[in-house]
Amino acid sequence: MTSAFEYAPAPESRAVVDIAPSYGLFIDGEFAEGSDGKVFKTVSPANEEVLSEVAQASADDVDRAVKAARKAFEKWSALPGAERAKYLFRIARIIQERSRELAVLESLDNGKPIRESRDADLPLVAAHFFYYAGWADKLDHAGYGPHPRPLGVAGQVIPWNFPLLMLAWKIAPALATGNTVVLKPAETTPLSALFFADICRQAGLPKGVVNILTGDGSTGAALVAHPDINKVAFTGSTEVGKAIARTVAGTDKKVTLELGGKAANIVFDDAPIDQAVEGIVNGIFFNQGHVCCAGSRLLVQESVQDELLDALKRRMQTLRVGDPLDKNTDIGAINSAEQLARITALADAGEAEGAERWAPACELPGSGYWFAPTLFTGVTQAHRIAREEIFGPVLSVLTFRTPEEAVAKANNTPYGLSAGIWTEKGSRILWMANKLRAGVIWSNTFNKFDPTSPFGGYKESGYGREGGRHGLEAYLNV
Ligand code: TAP
Repeated sequence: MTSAFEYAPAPESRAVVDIAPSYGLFIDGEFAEGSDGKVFKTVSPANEEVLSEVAQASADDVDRAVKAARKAFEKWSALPGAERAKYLFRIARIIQERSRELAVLESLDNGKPIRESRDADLPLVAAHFFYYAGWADKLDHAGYGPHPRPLGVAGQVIPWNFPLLMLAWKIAPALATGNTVVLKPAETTPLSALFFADICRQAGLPKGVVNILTGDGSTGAALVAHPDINKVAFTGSTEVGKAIARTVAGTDKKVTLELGGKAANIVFDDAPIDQAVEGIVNGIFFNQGHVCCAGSRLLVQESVQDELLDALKRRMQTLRVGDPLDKNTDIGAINSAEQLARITALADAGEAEGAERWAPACELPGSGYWFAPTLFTGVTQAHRIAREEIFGPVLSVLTFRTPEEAVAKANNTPYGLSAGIWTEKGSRILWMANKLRAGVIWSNTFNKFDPTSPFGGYKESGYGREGGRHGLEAYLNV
């Protein structure tokens, strides 16, 4: 018997997933090579092992995929909603059946801890397909008129932080409302989207309804610019989001943008400290901090600052950084060398600008991309680490005295995606929620997601909502 302090072998092992040495593009229901034969490698960020070689889609491939989606649209959009629902339910069930394999795949390609891909990503992915399957035959009851009409072909571009979950957020509502899609996953995490293509085949989804194009930013740019797509759905950085908005300006393409964030997690002196510490840790270290709504700024009321920071540091000392496939791991690998360089540069800037840096002693693996959970105190609003999205396991601590000051500091950012409030006072939660310019506000919890709830930002965090009934609107002529 193993003691609680020994490593228990992870039940999820590399062996449960069979990764092919190479993958083509998924166009019109078939895997095919890219038109110019270009490929790129996808590696495991935990040890830099090459997992597979994947086709790089060219502008010609984008055109082929859009044509296939256009052709499929005619029949798919004409199907009764109940028929489309059957396919979506089938996909949801296959995801559940294959969830162990998909969770391991996601942890290998992304670097996230298996506990998170198994207990958060995969259940949410399946839940999204179940949820939107339920809407497919009820669109006329959704309040969008007696005959809601789909937009047509959706071009969808997603990031690497929740590869399969972002795919689900995009594809499930699009298909439920009768659209067809061409989706481009991020360059560093193409594999789960390709496995999803296989699931579409397994579910008997008609050819061309879902097309997956792997590639880099140039593939995304070609997709967004293609004249025959009707809808662009993008999740990623604010910088690329702005470029996309410029590309589609003056066209009749409908657009939703889910962009960056710099959320404040606000702790009042009456908050239960232990519970708040768990929320802060979950807020910034979940998924290595690669979360658009990560609570990357802790705003703590001055009178409880010392008590809270002591407890937080003690908790951070217990976090285990390491092998994503070990079920005891709390913090996995940083997704890419490029992202690690970005995090390192911003953390160094924090130090250079005079904030005080602290991290628990922790040994990082020798190969792969790693960053220790890090805390900055003495942070001012002028510091780059308080203003810029770090997208890594780095927390900036600021203080406040009054609720008004907390609101002013929380809102003092170009972003407006999410916020957290920790207090026993219900009236204060409601007052704060009205004042905070954030699309999602959690109280006495953080990073909770549900397919029934709309998600999206204010200001430079983007526009449009995904999830819930509001998520249907993004794919319908209303
Ligand atoms: P981006 O660099 O913006 O990449 C996102 C996706 O866009 C990737 O598939 C990327 O391809 C592609 N892309 C790059 N340049 C493009 C262009 N000119 N035209 C069209 N597509 C292009 O972001 P990232 O580094 O993957 O993700 C981190 C950022 O995403 C963070 O700022 C984070 O806050 C944000 N994010 C926001 C949310 C929500 S819900 N608001 C969720 C997750 C992430 P490549 O992978 O090949 O570069």
